Amino acid sequence: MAIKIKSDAIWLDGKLTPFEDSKVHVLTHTLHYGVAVFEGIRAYRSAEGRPAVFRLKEHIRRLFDSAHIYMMEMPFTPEQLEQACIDTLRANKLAEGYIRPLAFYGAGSLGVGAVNPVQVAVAVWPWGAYLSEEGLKRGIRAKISSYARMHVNVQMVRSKCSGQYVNSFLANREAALGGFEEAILLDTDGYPSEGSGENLFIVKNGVLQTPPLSSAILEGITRDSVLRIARDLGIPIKEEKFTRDSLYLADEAFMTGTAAEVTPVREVDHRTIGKGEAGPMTKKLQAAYFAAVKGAEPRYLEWLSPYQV
Ligand code: PPE
Repeated sequence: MAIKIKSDAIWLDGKLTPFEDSKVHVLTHTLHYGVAVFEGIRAYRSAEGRPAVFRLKEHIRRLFDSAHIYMMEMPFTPEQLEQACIDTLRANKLAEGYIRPLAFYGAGSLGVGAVNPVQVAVAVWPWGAYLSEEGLKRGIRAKISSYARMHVNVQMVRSKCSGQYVNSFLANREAALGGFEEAILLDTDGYPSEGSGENLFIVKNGVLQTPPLSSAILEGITRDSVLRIARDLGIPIKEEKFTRDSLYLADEAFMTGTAAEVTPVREVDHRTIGKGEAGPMTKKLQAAYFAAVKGAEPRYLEWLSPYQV
């Protein structure tokens, strides 16, 4: 779901900058060629009202891993960018919301292989349910995209790179214009891989299944959290590819992502999934995930970076 963004301040190249002044040049290399790496992180307020960022270290680690893949030299340390996320939340008095760090090649030279100075921004904004409140509760309707997820040697799947979202954009727009809430992309061998901005899970006969990390998927941090929670709940897990029709025949399906959280899928390609509502295992994992992000589950407190607004 797209939202209009306005905040007080954006962290840009080491300084908190008024929203209106957080600008780049039209000849910014990344604007032309798409080589930027970014993250999507959420902060949640606990039941007692204490705010914390969820898995901040892992997200910043992935940002640096993404940069490494493109040989992008980060002008800041991971610790500095973790602090930048917290500082930006505080500057915007946000006790709950979405955090978007972005590292990109600035202006100077053009030409595909030009290596300009790397700029880094961190923006924050309030962001409710990504695929609607209704979707989070009842499940969404999804469509297999006519666009395939790019082959692992076409895009670098371990990186969260802006250019890769051209593929996501095409799939997401196609699904939305067709009246669906989200697209599910097949990989180039025809196996379901992930959504335009989420990882994909199915449940069949009590077993939780998701495509393995060797497939064309982003190594989702929510995917990892859900797998850890499922393991702790004693749920059997298979990290294996499954076919498009086994998705149709699943007892339950859901998608995970920082923005999408744990969103049930109630229909795919006009086929009802299970009973056409959020299934019992989906509900259980969703509740456990929300408990974890809000600090209500002691064993996952290590995932939280508390801060004060
Ligand atoms: N796959 C893709 C393609 C993806 O973009 C995301 C996150 C995931 C899987 C799940 O990753 P993780 O957030 O680490 O669990 N998508 C981000 C961008 C959403 C947007 O519209 O922008 C997000 O959820 O923040």
